Amino acid sequence: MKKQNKVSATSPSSSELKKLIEHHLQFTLGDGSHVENHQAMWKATSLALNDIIVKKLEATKQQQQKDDHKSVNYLSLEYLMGRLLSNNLHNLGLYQNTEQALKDMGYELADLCEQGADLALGNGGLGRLAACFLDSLATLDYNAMGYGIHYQHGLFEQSFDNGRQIEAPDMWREFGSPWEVCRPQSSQLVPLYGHVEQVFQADGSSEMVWHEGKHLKGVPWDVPIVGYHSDTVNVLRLWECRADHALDWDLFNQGNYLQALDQQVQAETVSKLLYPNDEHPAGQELRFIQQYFFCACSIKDIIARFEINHGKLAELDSELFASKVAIQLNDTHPTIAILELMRVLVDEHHFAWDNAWALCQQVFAYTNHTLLPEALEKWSVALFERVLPRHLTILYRINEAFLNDEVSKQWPGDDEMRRKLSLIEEADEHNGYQRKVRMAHLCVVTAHKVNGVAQIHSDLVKKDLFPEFHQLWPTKLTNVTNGITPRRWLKACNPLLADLLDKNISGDWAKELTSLSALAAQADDAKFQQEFMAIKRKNKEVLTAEIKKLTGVTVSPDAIFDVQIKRLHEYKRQHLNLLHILALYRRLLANPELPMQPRVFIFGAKAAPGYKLAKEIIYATNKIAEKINNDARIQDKLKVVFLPNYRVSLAEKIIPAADVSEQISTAGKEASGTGNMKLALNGAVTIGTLDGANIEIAEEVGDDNIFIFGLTVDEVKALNANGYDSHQYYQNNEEIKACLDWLDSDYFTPGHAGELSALKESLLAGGDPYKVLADFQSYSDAHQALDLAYQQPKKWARMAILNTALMGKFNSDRSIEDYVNNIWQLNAGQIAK
Ligand code: 26Q
Repeated sequence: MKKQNKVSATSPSSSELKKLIEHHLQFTLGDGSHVENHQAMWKATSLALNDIIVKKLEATKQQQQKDDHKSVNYLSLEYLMGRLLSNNLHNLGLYQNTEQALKDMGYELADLCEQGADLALGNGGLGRLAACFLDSLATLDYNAMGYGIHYQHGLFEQSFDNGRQIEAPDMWREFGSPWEVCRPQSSQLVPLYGHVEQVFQADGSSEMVWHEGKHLKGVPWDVPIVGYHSDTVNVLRLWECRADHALDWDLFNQGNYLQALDQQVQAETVSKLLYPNDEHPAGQELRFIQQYFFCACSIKDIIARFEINHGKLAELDSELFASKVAIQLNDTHPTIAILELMRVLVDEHHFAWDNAWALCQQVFAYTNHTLLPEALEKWSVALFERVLPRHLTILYRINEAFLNDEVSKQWPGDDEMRRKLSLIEEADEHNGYQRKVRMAHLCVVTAHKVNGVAQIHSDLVKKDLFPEFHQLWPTKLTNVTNGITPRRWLKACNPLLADLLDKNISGDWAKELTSLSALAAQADDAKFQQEFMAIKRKNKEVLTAEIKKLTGVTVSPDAIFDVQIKRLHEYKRQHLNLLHILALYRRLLANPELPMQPRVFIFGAKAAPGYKLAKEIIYATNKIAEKINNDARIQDKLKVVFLPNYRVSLAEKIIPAADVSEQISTAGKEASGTGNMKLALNGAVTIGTLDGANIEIAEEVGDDNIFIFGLTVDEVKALNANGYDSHQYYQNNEEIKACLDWLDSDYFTPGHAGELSALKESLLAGGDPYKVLADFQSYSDAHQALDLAYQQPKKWARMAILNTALMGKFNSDRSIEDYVNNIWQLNAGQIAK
């Protein structure tokens, strides 16, 4: 059954769309000619669409104000939105009409959708999750607002120079950005620096007065978020930092022209760039100010929006406010929002401390995305004191109450427990003799709910990360398994498969993803298998051409496309994949007739610019790829390509063409993963460890349809407890030894022996912290089983189909409903037509 997209009565026809586009070509862009100019046509089409969207946005706003339902405010320092044209068209149900309109003008819509920069205002999983959640919130008609930073430069652009990563600034707005609307009337002023004075009243009471040192101005840019086949258009509000001109005028007038300009430049640095070091926080002052600037603007804006309907926020309105506002903290990056709300309530709205605190506890919830100790944010007390002196006094008071009223009651006389749970880490040799604020502790103490992002991760948050907090508040810690939006990650990026699903599934699978389970009945059907695999083959042909374009390497679509795409991190173990590639290469050199299905290993990953070993892994992969790809002896049985500048729009090309999904993190390290869900949904079979959401994927698809290998979380713990010695694996496994020793030679870097030795070193002298060598054999065995399975086309087709069929659980709509029911307590609105 081919479903008709829901196009409401007011939806424009193709000829109306054509007129709108022509209007923008002529009057906005000043280019009425229909000369071949994809860039102009993309912009005109986007602007035309944006007109429609902004109208719906206004209608949504009015309806939401009328309904006055509770809203959720998603605070995230990162949003990886990718490109918006194709998704907005799909979500509006206007793809076909626009396609027709453009055809009439001599253009292919699919070509235009390739224009325009990605909105890459994030690093990886956490930022993309935020983007998927916004899509689901609008689709499900919830009153939701995303808050973020309008970075001038998003995640850096990556290229390779002789195999080494080169970073260039991302210039996403260089050719204009048709989707955002500036709202200067909603700007906010943000104080910082200065000092705090304790002022005593006649009655002996005292209050803290902050003498603010400096101000920044936050100017919001609104990006509309279009719900899929819903009438809701929500807003992602991104703050840009500018100087406060009201203050600058004084300087101008005093003749300090240069100083005034300098202040402007300084202010603009605050939203200048996205920090690229994900899960490797570095304690720079500018990042701290970014976080605070963002939190202060957002908190003020949330209150301003509340006041539109309810008048000035007063202490009497505490319950009302808490019944209208939920604030979700996407990791600890926006933690200062807690202190800022306390400050605004107590200092500016004159709430009693206890009431303000109770309100904060009702409003905030926190999502944890990592267990890696080095990724847990801590900011030095000295920095806090200098930049946010008033916030620090608030933090101290929260800490005192927490330690005295909660910790000492639960564990009387236990000073060790007070030290362990305190919001302040005392100075010792581990932290460079600095006192530090533990941001995660502040989140857990404040939030009414704290969630992990996959079941095993949430279990580990309870058991290993915050066991004492779990004991204190047994219902606070919970799980919400991540999800992905099937609109972007199937409907828009894989149109051939989407068509096949339309024909075989009743109802709208892009909303009700669990309806795909009906495909399971056809998993062994020869005709359906043939159709499904023909689509995979076509997608592989398209990717083959893209690989040629991006790397110059020729690959065959008959080979297995084996994909590892994610940020580069030791815990994600791209180097385990690489070590296995070396082993395969070596086996092939020893026996060119080795019966194995030809394989193309496809990598996509950016390394944080300061993460040396990650960059060495990229270099090693590129060098090994160069050698293998040009070695005639192995008869094209093995190819390795590292696609440059991995980002959302490249993921959309790779994922539909993947046969194998590499999800090979050390057990216990990957909180969830979401690429694993995207790949499986598009019919790739996972080879993975029992980590993060892989475990739940395995539960859904069944053990026969996934290749699980490696140590479990408990086995990794036992290995650590007994003293892990990677040298043993090196000595006892001839293949491991040979492959690692290979890295010391100049085989892959002629004339430059030792260039790849850092990798070997990290696995031996470096102690192999992520157990690469311990998992190698099991990984290699799993790959052998996978190779055998692929050699049986019917068996493989069945596995691939079942993966697509059984991903229903991982719809981000389900994640959002979990948050709504267990954390936010929202009502869905219906937008008046
Ligand atoms: C913090 C302070 C200073 C600079 C940078 C940072 C920083 C930035 C980004 C710290 C961490 C991140 C990103 C973390 C992240 O992406 N985590 C991933 O979140 C996904 C969504 O829940 C999970 O699926 C992944 O498992 C998890 O790694």
